[in-house]
Amino acid sequence: MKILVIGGDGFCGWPTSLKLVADGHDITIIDNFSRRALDNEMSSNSLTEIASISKRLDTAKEYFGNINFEFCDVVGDYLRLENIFRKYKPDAVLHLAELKSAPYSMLGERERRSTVDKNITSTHNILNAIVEVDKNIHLVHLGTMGVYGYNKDFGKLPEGYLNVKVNSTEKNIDILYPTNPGSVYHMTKSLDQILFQFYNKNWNLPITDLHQGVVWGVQTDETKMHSNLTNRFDYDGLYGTVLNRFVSQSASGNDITVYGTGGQTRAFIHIEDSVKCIQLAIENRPKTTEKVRIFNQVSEVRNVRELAEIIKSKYGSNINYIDNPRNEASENDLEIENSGLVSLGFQPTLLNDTLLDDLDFIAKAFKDKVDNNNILNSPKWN
Ligand code: USQ
Repeated sequence: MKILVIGGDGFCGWPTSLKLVADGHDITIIDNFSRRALDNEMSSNSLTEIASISKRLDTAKEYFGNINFEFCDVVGDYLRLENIFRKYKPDAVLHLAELKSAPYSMLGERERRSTVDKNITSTHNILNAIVEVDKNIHLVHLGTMGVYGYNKDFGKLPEGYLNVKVNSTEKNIDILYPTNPGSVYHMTKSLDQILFQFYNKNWNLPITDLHQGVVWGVQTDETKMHSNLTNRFDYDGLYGTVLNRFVSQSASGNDITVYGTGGQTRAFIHIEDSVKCIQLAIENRPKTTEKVRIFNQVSEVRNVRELAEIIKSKYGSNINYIDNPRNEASENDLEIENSGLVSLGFQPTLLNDTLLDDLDFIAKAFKDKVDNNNILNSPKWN
């Protein structure tokens, strides 16, 4: 298949591009390196060395095959985006071109506005390029579990749609699950859903929205092959996700930073599983365009305290329970449906010692790059 990976230089996009080209797909990455620029601006460097895009592509070609590259700002240069769609005539477009950090989106007025401006416009521009160039292109978008909120108010979290009985008509209908985002970032992913719903209804676009849990891990089978292919490893309070932070904190001799009681329960997925799920969604187009197809992309549910205890017992590190900078429930229960991707062949990998050892190995190799000032730099939510 011909696939455009928009945001293909990033944490999920790069390993996904490698896996897809390794499996014989025709891949074009579109990126404007905004994440690399933000790293410099926020001094939140990846622990691992990330090779330049030309080194990445040259090495990928040697190991797996050619990946095309197009520099494009999908927010600011719509016409170029449309021309790239015309040039490559993709069967599918993977949309990863959004700011991904909840803490960054809560830093201040500038970051709140920038997260909304960039995330909503990138999604809307991509939808428009599809309408203008070819309405048959399958759009696959990486959303987040955070659109649902993290609770069991409506029972087990379904895949996108809640079946409700309307009191006045006594009829049962499926409605888009009522969103309950916990940050401006999560709010943009909730707004994306409305854009998808309208473009699907009006132009019958085939769209898959993947609501992903918290990703952990760094390397995949493909990124491990050469240092030029290495994936990024964020450990700081803005970009690092919780389990990667706990491992890098332990490896560098720091305390584990549990926010609040650690009773926050979330869905988790290893980066290797994330890549596999995206591939399954792309290779299996929705059978109908009756509505947007929504899958929950998660492997298992854990709470933060439990993860901290696992890391503590493995490495003998200390747990530091600190005031939670976020506005979130201190304890919550969570149950999640993920049968959609499972029915396509997804076999979730649960947190295990081998994967943790892989992460620990890379965290130790780069432990001297940990800047202790970046560990507790998450902003207060309010
Ligand atoms: N947490 C700690 N200590 C830390 C860091 C985080 O206790 O040092 C807690 C947070 O308070 C939160 C939980 O761990 O309750 C998860 O935080 P996180 O930073 O790992 O993840 P989050 O900010 O929710 O966002 C991440 C990704 C985002 C993705 C989302 C999926 O950055 O792109 O959409 O996970 S989900 O959380 O399921 O909505």
